[in-house]
Amino acid sequence: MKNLLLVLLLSVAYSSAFPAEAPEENDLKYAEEYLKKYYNLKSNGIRLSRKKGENPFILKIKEMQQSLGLQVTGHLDAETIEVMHQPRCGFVDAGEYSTFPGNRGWSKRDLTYRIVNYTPDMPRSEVDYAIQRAFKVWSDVTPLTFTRIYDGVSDIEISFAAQVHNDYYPFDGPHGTLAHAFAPSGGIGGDAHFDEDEAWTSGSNGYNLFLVAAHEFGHSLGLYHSSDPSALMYPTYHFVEPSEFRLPEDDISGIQSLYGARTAPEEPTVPAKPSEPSTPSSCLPNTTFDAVTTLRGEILFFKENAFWRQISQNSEVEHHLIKAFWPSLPNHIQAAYEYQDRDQVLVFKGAKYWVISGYEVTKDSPKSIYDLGFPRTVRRVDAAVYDEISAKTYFFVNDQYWSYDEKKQSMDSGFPKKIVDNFPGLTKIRAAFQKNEFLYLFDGQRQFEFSSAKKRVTRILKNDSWIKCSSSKAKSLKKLFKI
Ligand code: TQI
Ligand code: CA
Ligand code: ZN
Ligand code: ZN
Repeated sequence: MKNLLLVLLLSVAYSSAFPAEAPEENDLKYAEEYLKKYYNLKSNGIRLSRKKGENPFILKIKEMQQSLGLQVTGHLDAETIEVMHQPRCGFVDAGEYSTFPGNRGWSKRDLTYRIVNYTPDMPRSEVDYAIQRAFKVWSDVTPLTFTRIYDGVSDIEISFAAQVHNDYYPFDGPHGTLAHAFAPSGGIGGDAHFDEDEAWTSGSNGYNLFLVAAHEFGHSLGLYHSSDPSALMYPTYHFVEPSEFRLPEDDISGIQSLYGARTAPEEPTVPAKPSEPSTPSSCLPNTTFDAVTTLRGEILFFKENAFWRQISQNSEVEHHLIKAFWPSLPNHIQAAYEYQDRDQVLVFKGAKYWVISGYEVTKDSPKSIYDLGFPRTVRRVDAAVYDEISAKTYFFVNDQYWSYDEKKQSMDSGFPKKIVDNFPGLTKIRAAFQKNEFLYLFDGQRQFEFSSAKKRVTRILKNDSWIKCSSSKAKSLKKLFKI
């Protein structure tokens, strides 16, 4: 076996465009031990890739070079040998899990993914679902979020391809290598490729896409293989019923060593130290709003007994008590939307709504939401927005939404529908407004720019992205809201 390795290695070294000196026998032995220890090289060669041209030793060298940011040559050049002799301080071996050496994971918490193409082996909806669930495995136990995008380039690009496909790791036909993923970084970093020559499935005949994707996304997030045989990141495939899958402890420890545990959604963050100048554009980082609406070109952000009024993009935000503007409106409102054709803003709390015409509350307010056509089972509205593109008003209630026809003044039939069915990636919406042909939807943590025309989330923004204020104003607002 050792001789075979030596021969293969030498042939690669000599056929390279930049011939390297043949490595010493000592270096070979050292490299073999190193790759076994840190890159899971099997002494009997890798059972997963036995095809010719896919020598496991060379593959492991390439893998090590890729993950350490070295030039990927596939042979034991001087630089590679040198790095192998360096102490592996970045390599966390605390549990059975391990992380990529020198890679501390993503520096941001909100990541995007895109499904670049599909396998013909499964219905598209099943591929979507398998991928979504595979991400959920990791977002359930960390502060990470994964939002699907359909245009542009995402952090984690997901594709199916066979054989040679634009990286150093051609696939190998049926079986052997099933998929691979790149450690966190820009460009190809994070991307996951699935071998199209495998039979992908949502069941147990062939390779279960959810299980393999969950494993690959572990790599995309910075986990390397685990030596704990029960771990998801242990390098052997075995089928478990996806509905019964629970992320093993070892993988939880591993991923939390990189990103920490999930925190309660609306937990306030630690305020910035007083000496630190706050960025002028971020007045209210992480604050949530009860409701947001436009009003004659302004944007109003309601929270508790007050609201912020952003009159234009360049003006400093104003802050007012609700009662100071509209004495008959309640505090803690829950939803609001503007319908420009009637020059009205409707404000919701519980089963009642108030109509603001211009800056006056109309005499017949409050009215009952059941007059709009809601069934009695609905007790409150989480968010509301009029969408110019579809010319409908959307009311969001828990994980469902209703469509209201302003012209006919009646609820559209066929509703409620699941929010996620028409707003992919979103399940609950707490506040919403429309501007420049986009809907801006707040889920409590972040703001999503949604294109109604494309039916896609186009950007993820911070909650306070529209609010402009000086740093002194930001400080006083932070004090006021204890954030
Ligand atoms: N693909 C390997 C894997 O993802 C590719 C690989 C080897 C790799 N070493 C890596 C990728 C280090 C990133 C970092 O593990 S595979 C399994 C399992 C494979 C194997 O095709 O061998 C799964 C893909 F765990 F079952 F063996 C998915 Cl689930
Ligand atoms: Ca394969
Ligand atoms: Zn690839
Ligand atoms: Zn793996």
